[in-house]
Amino acid sequence: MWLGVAVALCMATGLISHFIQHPQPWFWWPTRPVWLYRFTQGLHVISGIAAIPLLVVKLWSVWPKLFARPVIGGVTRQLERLSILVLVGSMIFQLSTGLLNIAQWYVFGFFFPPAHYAMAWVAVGAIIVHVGVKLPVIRRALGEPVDSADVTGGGVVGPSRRNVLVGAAAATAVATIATAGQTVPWLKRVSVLAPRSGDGPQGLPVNRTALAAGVVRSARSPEYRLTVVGPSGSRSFTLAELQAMPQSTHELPIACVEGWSASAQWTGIVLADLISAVGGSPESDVRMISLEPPGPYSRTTLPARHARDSATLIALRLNGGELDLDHGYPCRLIAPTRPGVLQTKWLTRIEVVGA
Ligand code: HEM
Ligand SMILES: Nc1nc2c(c(=O)[nH]1)N[C@H]1C(S)=C(S)[C@@H](COP(=O)(O)O)O[C@H]1N2
Ligand SMILES: [Mo]
Repeated sequence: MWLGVAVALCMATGLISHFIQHPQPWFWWPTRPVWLYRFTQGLHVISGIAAIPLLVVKLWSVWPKLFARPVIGGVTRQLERLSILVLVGSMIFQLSTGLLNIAQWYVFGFFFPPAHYAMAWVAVGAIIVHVGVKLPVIRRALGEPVDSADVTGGGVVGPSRRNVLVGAAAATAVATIATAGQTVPWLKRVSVLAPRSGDGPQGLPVNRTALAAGVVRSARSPEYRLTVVGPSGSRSFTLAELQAMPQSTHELPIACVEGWSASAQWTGIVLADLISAVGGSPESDVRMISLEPPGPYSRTTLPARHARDSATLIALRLNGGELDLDHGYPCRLIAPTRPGVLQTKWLTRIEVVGA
């Protein structure tokens, strides 16, 4: 049951993350509370990690049945065994690729998000079929007291049901607490297995450094300009000109798709002010383009609802100091409730879409 709850949380939060990154006309994602994506994606990775010991215990508890004879049998039996194969295979795939991804150990040779997304539907479909087929067994088992020795009526072998449940709960708690600190600040000190400690310049982790992105020279160049393009034309700003504009400060989290997150104080120009300076309307989407050479992270389109929000900044400062080169100097996007991967660093061009 708890494995089912964990997978349901994974699917719901995973779909949210998917549709923020692949917007559909019917999908609505708010700008408040500012920590909403931090919460949903943190929950994704936390419930995903909790699912790992739960799946191990589940597999252990049915292990002999997976190899029961006859291996082939009639058509019904073949179908049932095939569905179990799909179920177990897709679950192991989801949990292992997810874990490897947050550990940034890209041993698999495919691009993670589309594979993990497709297999999510397979896994969830297989679970629904499986629960449907097993409903009578599930009902019966849930109706029994925990201490009843054996559901199938055979002899008692191995640990008691209660001990298995307590052991599973303890393993799940340890796995969760050991990793959740990358999302939950007060768990940071006990989260010994969290892939992200939170270390980095200005107290924030860095996914890709300026060196790795190939922007060290262009970001520091005296020729640097931020170009803003809208219906009434285009304007280019030097860093000094940007610094001379009215500034706002907001406390906003960076919430990476990989689950880690950290809150910080960002200071910069309200994006909506820049957009209105080039004649853009609050109904327009806005494209952000990085100095980084074209690639999956070098540009993003901000939906109008986020582009016009007063907390959406072109940040020049972080936690009271000038933005570190690795955090996006000279300037970067920071918007509420957006996945970290869409908070583009080292901006060079901002375009009102359709202008
Ligand atoms: C049965 C369990 C799981 C299901 C059903 C599931 C489902 C999903 C879905 C639907 C997405 C959205 C993919 C997209 O943006 O197209 C996603 C993203 C993600 N999942 Fe899972 N997931 C599961 C387990 C896990 C686990 C165990 C982890 C890590 C410990 C994990 C880590 C991630 C990460 C890092 C992303 C973000 C990918 C990106 O946007 O780059 N998932 N998941
Ligand atoms: N141009 C560019 N912007 C980027 C990235 C990148 O690789 N290139 N990485 C993104 C990701 S995945 C995250 S989580 C955040 C991290 O921001 P930080 O390095 O300031 O913590 O930046 C985002 N902005
Ligand atoms: Mo990220």
